[in-house]
Amino acid sequence: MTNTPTPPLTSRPAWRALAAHHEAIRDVHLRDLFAADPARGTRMTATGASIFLDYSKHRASPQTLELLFALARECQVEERRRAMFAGEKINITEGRAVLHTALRAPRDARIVVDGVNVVPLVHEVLDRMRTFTDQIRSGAWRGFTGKRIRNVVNIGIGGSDLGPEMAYRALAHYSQRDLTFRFVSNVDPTDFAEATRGLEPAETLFIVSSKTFTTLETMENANAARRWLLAAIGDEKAVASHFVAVSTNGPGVEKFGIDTANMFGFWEWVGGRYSMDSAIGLSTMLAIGAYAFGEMLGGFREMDEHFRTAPLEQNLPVIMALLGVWYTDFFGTQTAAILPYDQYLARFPAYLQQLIMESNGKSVTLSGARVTYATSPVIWGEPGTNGQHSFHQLLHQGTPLVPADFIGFLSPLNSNGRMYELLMANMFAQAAALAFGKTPEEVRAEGTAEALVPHRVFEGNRPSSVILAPRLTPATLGTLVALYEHMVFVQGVIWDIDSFDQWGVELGKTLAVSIARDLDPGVETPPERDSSTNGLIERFRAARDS
Ligand code: G6Q
Repeated sequence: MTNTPTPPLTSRPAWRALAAHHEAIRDVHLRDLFAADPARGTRMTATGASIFLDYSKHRASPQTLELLFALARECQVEERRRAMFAGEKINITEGRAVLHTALRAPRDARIVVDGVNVVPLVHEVLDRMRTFTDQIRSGAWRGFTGKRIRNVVNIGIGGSDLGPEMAYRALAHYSQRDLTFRFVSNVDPTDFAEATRGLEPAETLFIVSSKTFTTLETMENANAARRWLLAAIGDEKAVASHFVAVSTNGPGVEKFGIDTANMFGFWEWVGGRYSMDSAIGLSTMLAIGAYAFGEMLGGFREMDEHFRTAPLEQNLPVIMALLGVWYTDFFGTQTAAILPYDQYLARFPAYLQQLIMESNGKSVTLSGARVTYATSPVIWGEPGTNGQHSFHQLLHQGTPLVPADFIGFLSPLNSNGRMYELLMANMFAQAAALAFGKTPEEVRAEGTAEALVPHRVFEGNRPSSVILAPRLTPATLGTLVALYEHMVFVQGVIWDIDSFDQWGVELGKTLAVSIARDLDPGVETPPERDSSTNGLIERFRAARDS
């Protein structure tokens, strides 16, 4: 793909039509949309890869959807989707293909990048991961002193941490419970101290996960891990049995002292935030086993196929993406909530924060022009029902409009009395209450004193999607992640931005390095920065020296 300038988004016919249509529909209440169309709740649903999406509680009429699908076509979503799956270099600012879909391609598939079929490479790494996983889980792999590995600590940050930790928690039900998993990301020494607290070094394996193997936080934590291990074992040779690496940087791994035989590779065409199903998922495979990891890949693949082949009108990622654009760009919403009604998905909102905001938090089009419309909303969320006892207040009665995704499962992994039914009842009730609210008449009919009526009215008309899957399994997790990956892709295409670079993150990787020199013990030369930063540096030095 080249970065040929495309017509500005806001001058596309469908965009203009949507703007005019928004004037007409913006005050229409969901109560009236439902009253006018009794079949709405069943009609505005779609199913793909065993995920059911109810999008009837969105402030959209059939005409809205028609215009949104027209916009998708005008923006060439289908053509761009083909280009992504084909391995064209759609990440134009880095000149890279975007091929996380190849990570779950079947063995006999063929996807060519720069003349090389990458599918056999993917499967070669998967096979090595499987062998290693079986060795750890069976106890065949021993630590330096001959003890079995009982603890696995993944060291990584951003895309090399959020996916593995989210997946570990999401799939804890399927994990080998006599293995302990911990995750260290922050350069704050507290993170390492707490993650290794109580662990026996001779039984601990570190996975250093870093695409570049240069990331400051990860390298510092990896060095801390080596010191921690050697302080207990006292022999450099122990590193070989207690460290493995996941990286694209062989020389960097070797320099650290990890045998490249114990390195699991991936490729530049896998973005960090799209890498949880690559070797970056080694901790996931160790936790749930190679078979279940394969099931997870199967779930990803199912959603890939749905996204690749379903008509736009029935395509889950497309529908969700377009509704997101509708709110962000026409209703002016600035945030969106992700509300999984499943405790295992506690880290899913954090994972999606990175996936969505790092991908589409951009303000320049592919051809380098400043955008004249809003792009990614701020993503936030917590599992239900906990959120109901805190921030749902704002969702129901606050001034901002916040579209929400409710995510739930039809059958539980843990049952106890009627607790699961209550969980799901709460989810359905919240979505309905947000949509339909409670009118002053309904509040009065409850016998509420007149002075309190305004406080107890819920205006409703607050949109949400309900996403239901049969059960939280490794496969379902794969389909859910792929659903959002492809949603992000479609939004990026509409907004005409590069969803696959992250120059804002790169900046953070270099900024602190020079200030760190000013904080080194013994450095007393006055800092020569802005007066605020100078003051902060001086204050830190003074506290340290006292
Ligand atoms: C992800 C980002 C970023 C990255 C981390 C870790 O898409 O690029 O979150 O994953 O900065 O990078 P390394 O894996 O190279 O250490």
